[in-house]
Amino acid sequence: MEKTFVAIKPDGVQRGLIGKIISRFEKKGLKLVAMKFILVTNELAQKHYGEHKEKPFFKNLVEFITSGPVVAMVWEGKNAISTVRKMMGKTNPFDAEDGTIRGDYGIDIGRNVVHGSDGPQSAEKEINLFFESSEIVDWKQDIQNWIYE
Ligand code: DAT
Ligand code: MG
Repeated sequence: MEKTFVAIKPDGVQRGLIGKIISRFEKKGLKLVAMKFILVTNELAQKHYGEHKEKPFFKNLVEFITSGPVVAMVWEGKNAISTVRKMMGKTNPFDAEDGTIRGDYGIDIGRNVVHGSDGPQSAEKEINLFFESSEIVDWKQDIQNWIYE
């Protein structure tokens, strides 16, 4: 099954949205396979957002993601990467549909509450950046037959 990296950003943590966001992924039927509560170092932030290094918002982005604790997670499921992206909504919360995490909880693009990998390559890179392979838990979700046909 596909795995994706998801993070609740410092704004989501500060605003007390950890439980609500995790609950959405749980209710969807995705399976949590790794999770930690951490301060992202500047070095990790630079690597994580490396693709945006040349963008004008890069400095702000790194400052923001290192400004407070984040919840780093790996979720697993059929089409987990695109499912999480759909559940998050568009990058700018103003454009994100109601019912998506960013649509429901965000206003500004620089405070968009969650991160989710945008494809298989970024998922692999981001999972490996944030987690040791020993931290990914291999477990059987007993209700799986009621989620997948
Ligand atoms: P996403 O987080 O939807 O994958 P992205 O990878 O293009 O979006 O950008 C990473 C983050 O950078 C995004 O969550 C918020 C910030 N960002 C993107 N575009 C921005 C812009 N034009 N101005 C300010 N911040 C921006
Ligand atoms: Mg991205």
